[in-house]
Amino acid sequence: MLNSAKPTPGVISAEPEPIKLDWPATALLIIDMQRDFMEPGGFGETLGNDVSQLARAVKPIGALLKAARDTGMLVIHTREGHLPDLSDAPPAKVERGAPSLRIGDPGPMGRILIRGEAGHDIIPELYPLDSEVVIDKPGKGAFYATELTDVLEKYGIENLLVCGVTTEVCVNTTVREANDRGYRCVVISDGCASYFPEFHEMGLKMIKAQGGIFGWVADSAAVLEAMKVSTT
Ligand code: C5J
Repeated sequence: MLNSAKPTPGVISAEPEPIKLDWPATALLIIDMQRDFMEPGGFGETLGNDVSQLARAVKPIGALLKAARDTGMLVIHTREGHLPDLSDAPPAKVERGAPSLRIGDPGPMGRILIRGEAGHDIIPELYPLDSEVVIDKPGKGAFYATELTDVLEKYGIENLLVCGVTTEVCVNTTVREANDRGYRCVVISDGCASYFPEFHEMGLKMIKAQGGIFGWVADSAAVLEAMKVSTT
């Protein structure tokens, strides 16, 4: 756990300070745990990244997902990707840099970052149940051009447990969007990962700095501990 003090039952040992959540108003938000980011041959690797850096987040997310399913917490998965005709992919995104394959190009797991292709799907270890919400997003943030706000309002959600990849890109963007919309975000430190370990560290620091300017940060063990007493 991040904090050495003995946890108070039901309170998450988080930074910058402990936080108690109203569990029925809390959802688990899992960002972009897709083959395109996690596996060789996908979007992440075409950008020159070492995808093995992201594997460390899978087990902690799996533990949270199990706990959420066991306790009936709303689970929301997101997937970054684009329509086959690329009409929702801005040229500035498609054309940038010098990747080995661009968004929409055919790759070993189908067309890169295109909805419906194998690479766009969520990794088997964290595969959504039919009853869970899956949000397809064209951008980094999960609120931009999606139905996420409607889903959260429908279920009366005020708090988000946020995990996924990558810490400094889609996780951070989503947390910032959520913060502006009034949601309390607890970001799971070991349930996020980056291709760049230093960006992971700084991405978490940016969230919890200045009294938690964008939210709270806690590890999965601290959240599981708090859920155990609070949701049963
Ligand atoms: C990126 C993401 N890194 N899911 N997307 O392009 O963080």
